[in-house]
Amino acid sequence: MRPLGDSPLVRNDKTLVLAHDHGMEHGPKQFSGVEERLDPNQVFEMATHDAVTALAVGKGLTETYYPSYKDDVNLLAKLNGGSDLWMGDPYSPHNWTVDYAAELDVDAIGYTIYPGVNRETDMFEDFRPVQESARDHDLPIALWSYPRGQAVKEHRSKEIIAYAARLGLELGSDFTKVKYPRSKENMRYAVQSAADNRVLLSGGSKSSDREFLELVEDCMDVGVAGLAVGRNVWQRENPYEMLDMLEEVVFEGASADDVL
Ligand code: FBP
Repeated sequence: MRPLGDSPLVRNDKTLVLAHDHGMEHGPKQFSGVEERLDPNQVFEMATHDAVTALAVGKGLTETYYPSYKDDVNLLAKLNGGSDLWMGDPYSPHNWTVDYAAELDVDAIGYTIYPGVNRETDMFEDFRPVQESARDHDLPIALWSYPRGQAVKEHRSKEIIAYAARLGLELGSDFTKVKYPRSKENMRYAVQSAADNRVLLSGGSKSSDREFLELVEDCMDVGVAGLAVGRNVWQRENPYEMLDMLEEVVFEGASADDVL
């Protein structure tokens, strides 16, 4: 495994990224019922919880809110992203550079690729200078590896998710975030396929406390390095209670039953 030195992203060898790029990726509809969280201060405040090893946000939120939270939040700079309004083949353009993110004093870089789309080669080529520049700045890289496109019939199948995880190792990330491939055994295969790359579970749409915590427990059991979760935390009425429980399951090896 590529050593990360004393990176704040890792605690007891595990990672919990709070993802909050949804205002860009999905739009305000994701905040239905929790409209107060359209104020990013609320989510930066959540990211000060001990369970959160980094907060993933884009350029605008980093520029505007991070300066007030620098001492208490580790920031993962999500460099690319696009809106939900685009109906063509998925593609995610850069909104900022690694150099500018480093100037803003971030702790890590995040980047989405969509393997399988028509512009896959462009996306891989776009990622190349990002990856190399992140290495120059000694910033860990988390890749959101989300297979899409006409050739990907079932984007959560065993082979597709294992391939998504493997691509992180091949393209030179430190963490690769993948969707849950429908079973614990399939996730074990994805972790094995990624070899020394750290696989993170992508949280997904909000589910019940039990359903979500059992999923996290299963993933930790098969060697996942942690999770990058958004809606299952900040869409909850009490996100702090969920973060307390996740802290025990992710970093202390507790079961869902233990914490519920
Ligand atoms: P969630 O835990 O809310 O699923 O967030 C993880 C994430 O990767 C976000 O960073 C991103 O905005 C979103 O999922 C993308 O989800 P989708 O693939 O459903 O558009």
